[in-house]
Amino acid sequence: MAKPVYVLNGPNLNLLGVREPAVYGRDTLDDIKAMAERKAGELNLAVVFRQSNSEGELIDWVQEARGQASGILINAGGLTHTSVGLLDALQASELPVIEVHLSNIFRRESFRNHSYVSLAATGVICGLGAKGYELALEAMAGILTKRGA
Ligand code: CA2
Repeated sequence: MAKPVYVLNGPNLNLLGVREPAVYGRDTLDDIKAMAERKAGELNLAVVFRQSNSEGELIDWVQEARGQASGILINAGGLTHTSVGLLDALQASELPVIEVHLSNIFRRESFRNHSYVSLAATGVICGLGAKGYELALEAMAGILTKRGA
């Protein structure tokens, strides 16, 4: 059986749909999970979809992915802009990584313009809302097919 793609979500993404719909849209994280699982099914991919508010737990999941996953799709939330630890874990995973953001981080406060995660990412999708997760899965499917994974 092919290994799943880990879809990892960072701090506060559990609040989606409840607050700040103007910035992040009306989809809840459960809606995004359902969309991602549907798209993955179309692409013949399995996904493991998780969210944590804890930096350490996310790093543990990235380390776990090294042996268990075929690739990582990550929206690291605010840790995107702060976490060298998460970057180190992503680089150590040696897996294809796609970074996703619901909002356009380049159109917001300047501290959101820099991403540590991007240094480990094959590609970045931002500003397209929940659709970005589907697009990222399509891109991941292409990368994995090319690699023969
Ligand atoms: O646009 C994205 O997907 C972000 O990763 C979302 C993060 C933010 O810190 C990044 O700069 C960009 C925030 C996660 C969601 O935070 C919420 C806060 C209040 C209400 C709903 C969501």
